[in-house]
Amino acid sequence: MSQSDLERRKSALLIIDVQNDFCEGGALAVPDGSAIVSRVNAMQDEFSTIILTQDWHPAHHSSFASRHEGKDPYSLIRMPYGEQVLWPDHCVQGTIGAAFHPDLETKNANLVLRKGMNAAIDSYSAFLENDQTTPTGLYGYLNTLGITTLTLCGLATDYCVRYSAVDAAKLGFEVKVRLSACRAIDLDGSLQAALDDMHAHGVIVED
Ligand code: VGL
Ligand code: ZN
Repeated sequence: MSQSDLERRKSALLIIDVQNDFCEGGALAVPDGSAIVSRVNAMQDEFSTIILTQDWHPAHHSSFASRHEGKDPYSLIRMPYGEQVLWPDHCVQGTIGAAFHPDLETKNANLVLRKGMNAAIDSYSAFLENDQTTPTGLYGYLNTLGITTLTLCGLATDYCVRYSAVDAAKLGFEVKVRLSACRAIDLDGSLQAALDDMHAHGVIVED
């Protein structure tokens, strides 16, 4: 096996939450979200292992502002596991909003990992829920395949991409984030905070 075959075998592309609700017209639209789709599709040629994540909430998820009397979307609340942003209802299981963007290439995906299914705990990261302890199983999957390097792209840079990248780095993966194939929500400086956090954990942020 050549060096480049070996590199390819040890690498995976992790495509975060390229779903209708995070694109223009969706319930939690990320500005310019759909602009990444063609880039994300093109990137897939570089990888032999491709994982898609899908935010997949039950209808009355505790991260929805609608579940909290008098609370507006994008405000903060304290949950038993820490601070949580309250979101508009989004990515409800089985709805069109939760479906992948219609132009996203999905046929090459080895794994579709759903997250945020526990009504009591939000899950930004593809590895651990927001309580920082409940695993999704992705670590075991990647380990079993001998994958050591991850490239991330998708939505949103400052939430699900950020927390997935940082958890991956903490778990010992070599992690890159392809920023040109990501878009951010950018609430109160959350994009800068995300870039700082990723840098601090040794994530390579590339264009
Ligand atoms: C996300 C907020 C709530 C994301 C998911 O995919 O970044 N953000 N749920
Ligand atoms: Zn969500």
